[in-house]
Amino acid sequence: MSTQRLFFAISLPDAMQQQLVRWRADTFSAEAGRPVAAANLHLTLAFLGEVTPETAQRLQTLASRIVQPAFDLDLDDAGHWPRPGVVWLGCQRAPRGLLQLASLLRAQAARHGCHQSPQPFHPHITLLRQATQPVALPPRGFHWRFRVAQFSLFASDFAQGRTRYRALASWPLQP
Ligand code: 2AM
Repeated sequence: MSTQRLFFAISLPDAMQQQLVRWRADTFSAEAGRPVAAANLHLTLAFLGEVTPETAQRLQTLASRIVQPAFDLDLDDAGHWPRPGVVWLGCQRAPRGLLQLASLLRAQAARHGCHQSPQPFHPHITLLRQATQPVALPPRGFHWRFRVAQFSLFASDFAQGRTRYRALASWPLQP
């Protein structure tokens, strides 16, 4: 079997996806960028890149052994990175559980040869892509909260001009 483009991430509850998509439509103009499909909204914990089936299997085994409590995630921050052309939603204060989980997964990925960006982890949900022009960001004051009770390994598939993310496996956090 050939390599797959993989990443560990947190997916959003369906209701949250729908709320965010409505808010995004009300908040950003159509010219601001290309909206990410509702089903593709996620928060990446560790990007693995192109991975062989053997490495993927090893990283899945390690992920299955992670014991960490569930945590609440507050989405109350937004920003624009003009260079990658990304408008994102994030948190003003990342919960410790999120940082611990990401740091563990990123360390395991690095030990298995998956290059990790030297830039500090900045948890975010990409809302718009191809946003290379200045974008008017909403004033602070918006706020959603959801409980993160699991994390998943996703494959990124590109077909017929579209990227789709497919959950390959999920692991619970402790209640
Ligand atoms: P992005 O949304 O900020 O582009 C699937 O591509 C996921 O992996 C996306 O969340 C994407 O982040 C992230 N990603 C892609 N390439 C990456 C890289 N080199 N380093 C870190 N994350 C990356």
